[in-house]
Amino acid sequence: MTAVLIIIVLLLVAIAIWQMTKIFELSQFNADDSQIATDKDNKVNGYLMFAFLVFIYLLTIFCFWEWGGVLLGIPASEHGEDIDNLMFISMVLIFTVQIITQALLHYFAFKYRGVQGRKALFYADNDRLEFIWTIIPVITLAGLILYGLFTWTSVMNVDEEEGDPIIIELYAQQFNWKARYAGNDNVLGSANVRLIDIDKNNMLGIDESDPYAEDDIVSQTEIHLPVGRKVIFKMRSQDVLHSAYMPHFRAQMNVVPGMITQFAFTPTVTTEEMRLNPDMVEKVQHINQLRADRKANGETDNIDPWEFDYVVLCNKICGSSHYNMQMKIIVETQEEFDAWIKEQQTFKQQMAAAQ
Ligand SMILES: [Cu+2]
Repeated sequence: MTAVLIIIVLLLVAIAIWQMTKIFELSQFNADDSQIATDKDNKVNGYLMFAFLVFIYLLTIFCFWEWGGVLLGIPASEHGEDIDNLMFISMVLIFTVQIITQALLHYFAFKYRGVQGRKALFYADNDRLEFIWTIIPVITLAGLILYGLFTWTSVMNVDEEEGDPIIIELYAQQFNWKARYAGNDNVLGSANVRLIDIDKNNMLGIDESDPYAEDDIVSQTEIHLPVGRKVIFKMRSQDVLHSAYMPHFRAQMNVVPGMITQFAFTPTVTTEEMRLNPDMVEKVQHINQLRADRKANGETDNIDPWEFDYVVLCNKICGSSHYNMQMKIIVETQEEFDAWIKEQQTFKQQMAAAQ
């Protein structure tokens, strides 16, 4: 209601200002009321074009300077390098073309500004020119698209027979993630949303009668991954559309109710190694500084120093707590991973304990 009243008041103020300027204009008897632009008007607008050009260039430089540090840093997966190269080449191309074309656009707007007595040249068409400015974008775009397609096909290698992958189910629900390891047999037992049993803490609806499910291991808080081993994520959603986004691994896949989607990658940098990466050290320091400042300003008193961890985030706006739908990922050595998985309860043990 307040918002509506504010809008009405603003509208009335705008109308009042408009009416007052009209009265002011009418009272100026001797002023030149011609609607035709003079040479001076055109010149001012021509120079304003240059000013705007300088403004957008400076804004671009400022943005890179100010926020360049929030870019992701080195990729932590094997295919991450390919994605970054594709991104880098596309960006270099886009920026080069935009810098040249914007300069030309604004320069010509100034050069051919209105001048009293100057007439525009009538120039119907030029086949050669049109051919050139059509064929160059066609070749460039076709090249980029083909390069992108080849990169995507090589990234989307979810072949279970290749490279001894570890199979993990990623289960999404409003608003958290759960992970299920396929166990010793590396085969996930079947599951169905109708089999969810809150009393037994069977939150993923795993089928108790399926022998493949017996050795499955459910992790509700974090995902552990051994470094250098391919992992295939098989994703299910319990409710709405989610998207598993693992930015440091350059991985993202929609999680769709009623079907299983997949994404595979090989982590190459352990959590410990990433924490020592100079870019990451700087980023962590910066964030902790911001937190300390907030604490000093009395904005909050509950801020612990932040330590870097990989995460899987949700990248589809899936509801009110979407912003906080995340789970920690820990990349570690094979020995550390083996030690962790040994400590976990299998699905069979979990069900026996719930009896
Ligand atoms: Cu979500």
